[in-house]
Amino acid sequence: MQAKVAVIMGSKSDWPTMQGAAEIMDKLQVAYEVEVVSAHRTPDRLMEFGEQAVDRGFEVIIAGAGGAAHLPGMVACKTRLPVLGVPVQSRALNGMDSLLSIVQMPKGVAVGTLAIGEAGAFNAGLMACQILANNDAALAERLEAFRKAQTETVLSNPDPREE
Ligand code: RP5
Repeated sequence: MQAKVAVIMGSKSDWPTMQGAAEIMDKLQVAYEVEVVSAHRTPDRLMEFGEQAVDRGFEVIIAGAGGAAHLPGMVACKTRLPVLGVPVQSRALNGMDSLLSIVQMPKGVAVGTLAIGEAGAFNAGLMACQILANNDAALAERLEAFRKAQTETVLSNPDPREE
């Protein structure tokens, strides 16, 4: 199946966080590719990735990075595809550095910024599915079912003292 989502990250050390995006896309049966593309350590590869992303058939890019997290913004400079940025929780500043690096884009180049850490990665995967579902009725149905099950899980056991 043609992968419509690219999940890129600045380092292999980001994968424990970024696998949350993969988890929800696996659940919703959306094909994706995963690659390390570092804005600082492999800048030429980053430029090439951004330039080729449309031709490779991707429709959404999820980009996770930590610290001086330039990856989402720089890849957004090189492609018209929507970029969802995930601030990875850094050790030194708990991800606040990552968040501010990703969210403060200059007017005219857009990055959709998610929450710091695992919730952000999962939600980036979820949002990629929601974008693709606009043109995929079967995926839209799977998304509706996911949301319904999530709601039912809460409603069926609302007592916080119970597991
Ligand atoms: C960033 O630096 C990566 O996205 C990662 O979050 C952080 C640390 O990378 P490593 O030193 O663990 O490879 O570029």
